[in-house]
Amino acid sequence: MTTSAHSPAASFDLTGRRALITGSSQGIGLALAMALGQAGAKVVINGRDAAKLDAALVPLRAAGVDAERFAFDVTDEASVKENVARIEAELGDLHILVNNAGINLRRSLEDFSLAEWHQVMDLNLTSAFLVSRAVVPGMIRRRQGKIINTCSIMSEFGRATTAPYTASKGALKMLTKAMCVDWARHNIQANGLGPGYFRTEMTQPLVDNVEFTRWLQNRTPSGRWGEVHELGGAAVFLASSAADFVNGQMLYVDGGMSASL
Ligand code: GCO
Repeated sequence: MTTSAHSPAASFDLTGRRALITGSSQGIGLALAMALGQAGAKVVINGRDAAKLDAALVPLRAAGVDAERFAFDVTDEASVKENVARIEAELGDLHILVNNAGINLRRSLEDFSLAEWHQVMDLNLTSAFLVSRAVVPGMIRRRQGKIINTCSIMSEFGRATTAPYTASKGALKMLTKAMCVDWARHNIQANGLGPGYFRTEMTQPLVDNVEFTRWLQNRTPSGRWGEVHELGGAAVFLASSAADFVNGQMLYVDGGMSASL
């Protein structure tokens, strides 16, 4: 198949680009790292637990992905600055940033402590600000950059017991649009990836709940949980030159959930 510079096939190729994916030692983050790597990107995975990151490197490298790991806390401003500088000094430029780190705590809103509120907001929202602010100067200098924020179906809908998470994901959707407005003039594209319900370590308690899974199957037009590899194509698209004129948008990968009552 011949591919010219603007052919759709060539435009999905990430060869020559390096991607940092935060919160990628497992779950959606690791799946996104695998997808970007298999599309040609060199990937840098991140988390707070070095041992979990070392374990995550095994499947990536077994799949032929050029992968490195940097263990640091994306909610710690000094650590973010230090480690982004180390990555760029030791490995090279960062062309793609996936702000994926996040947690979900579940209980009724009145039962959350202020500390738990801040814990969710710091990891799900503020980390995207801190890491993007550290990475974007290089993108501005090079006049090229891709930022993908892992939002959620909860960027649009609430569900009982998930108020801080829902608020953080709604805010992350709007931060994505704000990034677009501030940085598009530097040829930086910032978009949101909105997973529906996927089988991950974070959702395992829900997967194990027969009643919840029955609700989910009825609520989702596709009638099932998503599998994390099914997010890869959307991430590769948003990270690639195929999406150079896509900016400030949300791409939902949710089996049709956000299209239905
Ligand atoms: C929940 C789930 C959701 C999913 C995901 C959906 O408790 O409802 O954890 O929040 O994690 O965010 O996109």
